[in-house]
Amino acid sequence: MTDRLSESEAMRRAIKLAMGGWGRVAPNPLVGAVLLRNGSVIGEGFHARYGEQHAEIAALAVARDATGATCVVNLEPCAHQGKTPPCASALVSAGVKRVVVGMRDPSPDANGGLEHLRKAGLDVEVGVLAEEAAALNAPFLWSVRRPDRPFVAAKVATSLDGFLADASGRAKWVSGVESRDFVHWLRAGFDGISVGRKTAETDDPQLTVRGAVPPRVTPTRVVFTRGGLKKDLHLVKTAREVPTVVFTDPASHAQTDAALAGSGVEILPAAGREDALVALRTKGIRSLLVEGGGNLITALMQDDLIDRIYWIQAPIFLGSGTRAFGDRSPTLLADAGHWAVTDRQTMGRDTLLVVDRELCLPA
Ligand code: AOF
Ligand code: ZN
Repeated sequence: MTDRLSESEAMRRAIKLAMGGWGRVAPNPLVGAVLLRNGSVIGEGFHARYGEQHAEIAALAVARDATGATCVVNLEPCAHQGKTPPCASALVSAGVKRVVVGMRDPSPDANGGLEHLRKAGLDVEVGVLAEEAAALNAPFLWSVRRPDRPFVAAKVATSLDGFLADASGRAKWVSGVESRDFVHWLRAGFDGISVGRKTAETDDPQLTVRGAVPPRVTPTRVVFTRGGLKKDLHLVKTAREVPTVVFTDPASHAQTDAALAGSGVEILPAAGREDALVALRTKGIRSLLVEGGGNLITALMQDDLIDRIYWIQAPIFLGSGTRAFGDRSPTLLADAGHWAVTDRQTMGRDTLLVVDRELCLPA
C-alpha cells in the first residue's frame, strides 16, 4: 500500500472502513483501524462480524510488521478478554509506537485500553474527529448510556415542501431508485423496523431487507396501533418467516390477539409508545428504524423519542398531502435547539440529510 495520509485523513478512512461492518457487528460498535508508518498506510482493517476479530487485529494482520507504526482507530482499543483477546495488548506486542483514537469506549468491560497503552510507554492521542466517531456509533453509544429504550431513528422521504404522500395518499415513489437502495442498506443496520397502523394498511409494506447487505440478524418488524390490524397484510401473512410484533393499547389487546391468532404475529399491550419502546429494549432491540407514517413520527417527535432523522428530500413540490412532521407546539427561533448534522449526501436526484438530536460524546 502506498497511500500517504495525515492522521486525521487516516481517521476519516478508519471511519469509512468501519462502515463495512454495518448490519454485521451489532450489538458491537463499528470499528475501523489504519496503520501508518511515516504517513504511509501499511495496514488497515475493520471489525467485520460480531464475535470475530477486532479492527486493530485485522489491520495488524495486513501489516505483518508494525514496529514503530501509528495505529489510527475510531474507538478506544479494548483492554478486555471478550470473545476475542484484548487489542491494547496486541498493539503493544506488535511494537506500535503511537495510537490515535477517535473516542473512548464507554462500555465498562472493554474500556481501559488507553491506560494500558500509556503504561506500556506508547504515545496516545484521543479525540481526533470525535464528533464523526460518535455519530458513527450513535446506536451503540446510546445502548450503553440509555439501556432503558432503543435508539430511535426516523426515515422520511419527502417533497421539498415536506410531504410524505400526495393529496391522494400516494407515497410510492416520492424518492428515486438510488434512495430505495439506500433504505434497504439502512434497514440492515437496525434491530427493528417499524410503522404505524395506517402505513401498514395503506402501503402494505414488507419491511424486509432486500439489498446488498444481508443483516446478521433479521430485523424485527414492529407495528404501533391503537386498535386492531387487518389480517390480509404482507406483514401478517409472512410473520412466520420474519419476526413481527404488534403493539396495541391494552383495551384492544384481547380483540387484536383473537383476530390475528395463529398468524405468528406477537401481539403485546402497551399503554403508550414509550412503554412499547421499553418493551422492545427488553426483547433485545437496541435500535429501531421508524419508517412512518406522519402520525407516528409526529407523535414520537412530540415526545422527544426520535434520536436521529434520515431525511431524503426529493426535488418535487406536492403543495398538499401528508406532512412528515405534523403540527407541533410553536418554538421561537431563539429557543429552537439545533440538531447535529451528521451527514449530507447526494443520492441520484435526491438529497439525504442525517440529523441527530444530540451526539453521545463521552463525558
Ligand atoms: C476494539 N476494537 O474492533 C471493537 C471493539 O466480545 P468482543 O471481544 O468482540 O468485545 C466486544 C466489545 O469490544 C464491544 O462491546 C466494544 O466495547 C469493544 N469493541 N473494541 O478494540 C474493535 N469492535
Ligand atoms: Zn478490541
